[in-house]
Amino acid sequence: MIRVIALAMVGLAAPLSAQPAATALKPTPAALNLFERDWVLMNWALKFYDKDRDILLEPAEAEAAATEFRKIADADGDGRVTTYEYRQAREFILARY
Ligand SMILES: [Ca+2]
Ligand SMILES: [Ca+2]
Repeated sequence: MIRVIALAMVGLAAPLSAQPAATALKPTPAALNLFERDWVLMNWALKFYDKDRDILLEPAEAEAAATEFRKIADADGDGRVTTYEYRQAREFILARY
């Protein structure tokens, strides 16, 4: 359940990005939380989005990876990632990458 909550936060992060105060107060961006909570997603994110190859996922890199993950996961394209879609996407990533 914790993962789903984290993902929901990521989903909300994009439309809320116009409000800098909300994100500025967070020590760790929601996008980064998503990957820190799930090693499958972290490995995937590092493989494709660690642009400076320091084996660390900086907030900007996490944002890019989270955006791509949402694209992969949101199978019905309604802009939200359900628990089921999250699991499907995780399995897809685990099997393919
Ligand atoms: Ca990096
Ligand atoms: Ca969806």
